[in-house]
Amino acid sequence: MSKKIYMLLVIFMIIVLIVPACARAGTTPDPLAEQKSTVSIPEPAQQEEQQSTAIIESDDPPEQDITLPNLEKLAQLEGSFVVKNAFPDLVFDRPLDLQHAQDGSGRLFVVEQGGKIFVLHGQMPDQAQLFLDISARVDSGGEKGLLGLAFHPRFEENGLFFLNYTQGSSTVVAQFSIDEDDPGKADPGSEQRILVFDQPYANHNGGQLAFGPHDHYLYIATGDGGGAGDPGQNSQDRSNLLGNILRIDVDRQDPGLNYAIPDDNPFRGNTEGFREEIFAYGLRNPWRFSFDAAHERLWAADVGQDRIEEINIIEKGGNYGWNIMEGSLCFDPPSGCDTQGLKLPVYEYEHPLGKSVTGGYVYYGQNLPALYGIYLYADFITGYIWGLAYSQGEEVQNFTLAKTGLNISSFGVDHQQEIYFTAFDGHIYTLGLP
Ligand SMILES: [Ca+2]
Ligand SMILES: [Ca+2]
Repeated sequence: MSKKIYMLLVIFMIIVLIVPACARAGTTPDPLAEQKSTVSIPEPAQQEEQQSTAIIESDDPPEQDITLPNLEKLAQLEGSFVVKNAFPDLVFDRPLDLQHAQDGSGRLFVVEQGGKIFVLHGQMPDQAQLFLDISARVDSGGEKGLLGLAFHPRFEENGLFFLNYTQGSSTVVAQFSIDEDDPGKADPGSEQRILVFDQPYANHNGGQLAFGPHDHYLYIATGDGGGAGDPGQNSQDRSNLLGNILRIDVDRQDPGLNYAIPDDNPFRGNTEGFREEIFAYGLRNPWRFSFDAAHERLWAADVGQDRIEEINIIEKGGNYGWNIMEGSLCFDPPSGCDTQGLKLPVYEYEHPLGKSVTGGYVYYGQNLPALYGIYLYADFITGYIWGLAYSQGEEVQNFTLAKTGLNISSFGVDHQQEIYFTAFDGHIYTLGLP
């Protein structure tokens, strides 16, 4: 072998070995690649190649495909879901929240707007026991009342739960505990008020409470304080607690507070006078939010003014637009609004298809496989129930599941993630197939 040929061989080997390595090193793994590759939309061949390279090169294990909805199946079933009365023998007075305690008991807790909470056992579907009655301290009617219930993540050990209710012209967020002598009931005398703030009008009180599945902080929906069009401009004003989703730590206390501000709250330590409890703002009346723990997503439905109902995925520090925008339209000013920095809904629908959205849950139960991984929600006025398929970076797909004619006030899940909803005819329903 001549020296020249030898050198050429060496150069050739260098090219073969090093260039592809450089190319691989320069590949930016696409965080969506795993999700994209599982969607049945045909991709151009070149993209496919890049995606498979990204998967090989990624240090992260491929995301478990635990939530991929079967959209073909769901499309076939569109409109054919039926409503089933989950507890035909039980009738409640304006039920508007349904929670389980994550305590292994399998119990369901039904909240009545007037201030009572009942407990149900799946094994005894014809019986409901009174768990708590604070109706004497709740002002109820219209959008006021006992609006939210959340059990402490360690309820099984500490017996604590939290309520959101209106009293006079205030919202009260308070801690309660179970009765030491009768753990099947709550102690109405155990109330410790955590947070109290004024509500300028009777409507738009928010009311949802839920603990973050990972951070274990308490999230609170507040609403813009009411009236119409946010006359106090509260939702864009971060110096008050209205128009937000708040986040507080109920297990610690900062000086002068009954709770602590989490270290990573977006406005903690600000010098602009913003309330440090704010997690996200620019909301009108978030009527029901929930967590998709598998994706660490916070879903919030925001009730619209006259034109549009919103489904949002809430990000820390995000401004969700009200009252500059109603959905994707300008509201104030009515045209030419400055949309910079505002987060748009992931989905919206216009009146009169519905007039007041009721947010639900991403379904992870077993009974309805076609709905697995689908965000379920409804409209309180028209009674439609829809399912939203969402994957980051993909176009959302909305499916009509049922037209119920019911005033659907809330959704809830049991300890096995099966879905229920409450309606103002007094019943608790679930979804099924004929
Ligand atoms: Ca505000
Ligand atoms: Ca919005």
